[in-house]
Amino acid sequence: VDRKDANVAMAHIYVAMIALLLGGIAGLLQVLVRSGEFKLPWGIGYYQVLTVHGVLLGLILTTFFIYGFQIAAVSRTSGTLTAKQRLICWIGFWTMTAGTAMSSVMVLLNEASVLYTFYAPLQAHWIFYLGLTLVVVGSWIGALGQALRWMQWRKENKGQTSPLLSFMVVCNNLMWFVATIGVASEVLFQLLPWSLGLVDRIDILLSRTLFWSFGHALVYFWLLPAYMIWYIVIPKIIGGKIFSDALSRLSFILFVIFSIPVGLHHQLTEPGVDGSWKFLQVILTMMVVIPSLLTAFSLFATFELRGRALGAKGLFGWLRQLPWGDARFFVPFLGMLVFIPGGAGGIVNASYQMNQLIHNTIWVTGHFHLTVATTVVLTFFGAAYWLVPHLTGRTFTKELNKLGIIQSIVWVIGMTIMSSSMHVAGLLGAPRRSTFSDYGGAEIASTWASYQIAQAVGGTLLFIGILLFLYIFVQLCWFAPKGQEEFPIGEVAPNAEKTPAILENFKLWIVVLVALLLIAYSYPIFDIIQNAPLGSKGYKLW
Ligand code: HAS
Repeated sequence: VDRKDANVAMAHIYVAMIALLLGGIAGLLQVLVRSGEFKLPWGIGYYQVLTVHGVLLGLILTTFFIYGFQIAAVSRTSGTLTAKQRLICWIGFWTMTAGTAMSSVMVLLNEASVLYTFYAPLQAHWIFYLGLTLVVVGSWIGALGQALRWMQWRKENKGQTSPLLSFMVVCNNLMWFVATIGVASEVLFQLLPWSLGLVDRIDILLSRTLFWSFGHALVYFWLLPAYMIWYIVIPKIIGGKIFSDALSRLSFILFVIFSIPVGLHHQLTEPGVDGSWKFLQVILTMMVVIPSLLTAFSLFATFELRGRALGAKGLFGWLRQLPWGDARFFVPFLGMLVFIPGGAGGIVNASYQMNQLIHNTIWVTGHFHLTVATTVVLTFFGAAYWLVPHLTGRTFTKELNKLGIIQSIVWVIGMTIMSSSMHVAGLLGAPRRSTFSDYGGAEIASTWASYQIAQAVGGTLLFIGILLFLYIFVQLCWFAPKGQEEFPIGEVAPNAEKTPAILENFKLWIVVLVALLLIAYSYPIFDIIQNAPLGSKGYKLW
């Protein structure tokens, strides 16, 4: 990757790392408070800390790391950015950073303790909403810079299939752009005017529905860069080949069309939405599971083919041939492994009836600590071990490699303790997003106490994991020996079938996406607006 492109990518990654440190501290405070053994000092509020944790890790760490990675990925596979494209990426970066600073200051001042979902009727200072708007607008600008480079490649190489990694980046950005329209409308037309005092009331149900039309796609915006690494980088690291270019593209296109019209599965207990629409979106949710199953199949195939090429025998003999001592493989592999129970939990959540049991319990927190905080985060950590030295001109030494492996084991042990106890306590009815309480001596609350202590133990290990990772990161930026580290890009297996041109026909996929969105959302939103008892408190549109 060209030095100037590397600078833009690294600027994003630095912000992500600051978010990781501050968000991690907030996470530690979180589990300690919930254990009932610790009180927050200096009048700091529980929801203030929870908002810092969710916003910095869920929104800022992820978005900034993803953009750092994606800019480097486009530059590596489509070619160095032009000065104009790079400038667009810088403008996107500074817009997002200014927005992050505005929102963070408001949260720290306790003027925006509204959690990362910023649900009304919780209200934040208008500067918080404006800051988040800038983060979204900045991300659109950055996405444009990346997409322009891919478009230029297509123009210069007419009739050829575009580089797989750049294609995946464009899919992720397209999905992100369409998804953010919902949340941008919520903030611009509802939350901002309301927090500025221009309107007295807003329609809560509408705001939540707009939020979730974005919120579930958000989780795939986190996941897809991890899939890019699994599909393209991991085969190269293990010395194998990408199983199929066509299958990889197909799974990304399926994410583009099915990630957004599924938000109602977060609102299955919402009384104001008709059951038939929830049912439709549950079916669409099951459709979005399919590309993950394709991914699992493809990865198993890549691993097995490589193992057999090295002479492995028996049903699972190929497993032994994988490079277990290489952190660039081992750390993301742990992420894949954790995604098996994480994804299964997601299917439980999406199953209409079972959702009644787990909704708003700490089970859900357990689910997303497996998916985003382990599968995605460990893949990003594993990627940082080659990406950061590649961008800073240093090397990932044997000692750092060993530390990377230890770090990931600490992470998985901590997360196993924390997340399993969250899942079990959730099944016992423990609510999410609540500080320690014995609920007036209620008998059931006493059954949660030991799980909360276990969460504090697991959470403490995770915090140690963050410090270890940041130590490696600092080494890779400034202290590791100078040298060249590879940005690994796998080749497609020679006997894979040809990629059909239809997979690159974005016009077609956008039409399908818009049609699905209209089917899944137009009537429910019309119904919400139509049936809002205008005048009754909290349900008036404006
Ligand atoms: Fe989820 C709630 C349903 C995936 C994140 N989810 C959340 C929230 C977050 C989140 C943050 O339907 C909380 C939001 C909030 O604050 O309220 N989720 C799903 C479903 C999937 C799913 C169906 N979620 C994710 C991913 C996330 C994420 C990915 C982040 C990155 N989720 C829900 C639902 C709720 C929800 C409901 C709302 C609950 C409620 O009531 O509030 C699916 O996409 C999962 C499909 C995945 C699989 C796994 C495939 C496995 C693979 C690994 C292969 C391994 C290999 C290695 C090859 C089917 C690809 C193995 C090698 C060996 C040798 C063994």
